[in-house]
Amino acid sequence: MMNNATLLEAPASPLDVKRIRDDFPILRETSNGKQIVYLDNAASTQKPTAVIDAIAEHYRHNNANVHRGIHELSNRASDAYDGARTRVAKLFGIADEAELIWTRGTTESLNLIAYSWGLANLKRGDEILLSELEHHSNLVPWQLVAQRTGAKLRFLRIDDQGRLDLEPLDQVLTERTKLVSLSHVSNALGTVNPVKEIAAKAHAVGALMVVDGAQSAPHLPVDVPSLGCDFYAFSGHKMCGPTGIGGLWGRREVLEAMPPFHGGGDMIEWVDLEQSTYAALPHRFEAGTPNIAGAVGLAAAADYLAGIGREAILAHERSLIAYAVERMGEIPDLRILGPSNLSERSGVVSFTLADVHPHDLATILDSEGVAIRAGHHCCQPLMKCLGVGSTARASFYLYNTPAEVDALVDALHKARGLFGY
Ligand code: 7TS
Repeated sequence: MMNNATLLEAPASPLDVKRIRDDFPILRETSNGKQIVYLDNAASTQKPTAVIDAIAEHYRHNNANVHRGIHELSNRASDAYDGARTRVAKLFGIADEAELIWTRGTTESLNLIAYSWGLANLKRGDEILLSELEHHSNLVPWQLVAQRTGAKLRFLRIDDQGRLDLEPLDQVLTERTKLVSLSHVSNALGTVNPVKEIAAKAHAVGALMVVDGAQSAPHLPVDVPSLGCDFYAFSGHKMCGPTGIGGLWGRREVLEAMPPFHGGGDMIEWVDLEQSTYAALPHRFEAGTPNIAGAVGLAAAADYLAGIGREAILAHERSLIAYAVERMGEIPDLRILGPSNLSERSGVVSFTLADVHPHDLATILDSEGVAIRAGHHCCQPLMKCLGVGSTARASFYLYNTPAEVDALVDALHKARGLFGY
């Protein structure tokens, strides 16, 4: 259970949330006749006008295919697309933007590593180290690649607060370990993992380190090079950007040694009927017409987040989580899962209420206009470890307010009453 005393020391929010909310038109929508309270940000975030307009402007004024046409519109589209990479790289402190590959999102980024690097480098006897906390997209690709290569999967366990148990790390990491792949922040519990320390240990045994940044890219002021990892995967739609675009950062020497993932247009240097040579980074991993408008929208999101200030966003979320935990602590039979120390968690409060099924809880909350997620959160092995089938999850972002926490708590009290507690 959470310790409220430590959490109450969280700083007040530095954000002008009222002004920020004006940037998000969807927040003016109603849901079931009530003002919408959107607390499902770990699944996907809402989009500011700056992002919506950037996409619309692109299609209105600059739309054409990229890197092909010798015509004005194609040049404009290419400039917008290439410029987007520069802006997103800047947000994450990536100096060499050729190391940033556009993908459809975290899932595709992790599959790219698994199929390209994994199939080329793994063999029977090798080990891949994962953890019980992982999202299915950081488990299933490795299972598939392990089945094909004979490599073995090993797992870091979690403690009773949903933190990685790092005690056995020095024993688990051996010269057989070829790759460690961990989430930076757990989507189900909000646990922030010490990926930098783990990366240093992985490198000490010659293994590569992959960071699933789906939940850290939106919420922490991530500077990718300072994480000390070899790959960092993220999704645009979880950081105010559009769906269908995300990225994979990889260290140049590692990416350059990897075979292509998908073959097709744009990723080649020269093609003959029997064989081809491949384009330089990042294009060798970007086959086919890319998500041009998606990249433009994601760049607008990166600029928007940088303009607000990611340290300020983090401080805002911390104060909101502290308030949510304090208020939710008032509800009898409500159990909050995850680390009790505020500095070890980010934007998510996962909980159960007595023996009410989280889906039923979410349905009642929805009727009050409060949107949360309920289920296994694509973390079935984690749920098994926690001894629950599923949880209810409220997840926050820069536009959420203490008043919305109050609405959540009121709806939870109502649900409790309806279920006869
Ligand atoms: N890794 C983590 C830690 C995630 O939270 C998610 C999505 C993914 C990978 C996959 O990202 P995608 O954009 O490729 O789908 N997590 C969630 C969630 O918590 N609820 O819906 C999606």
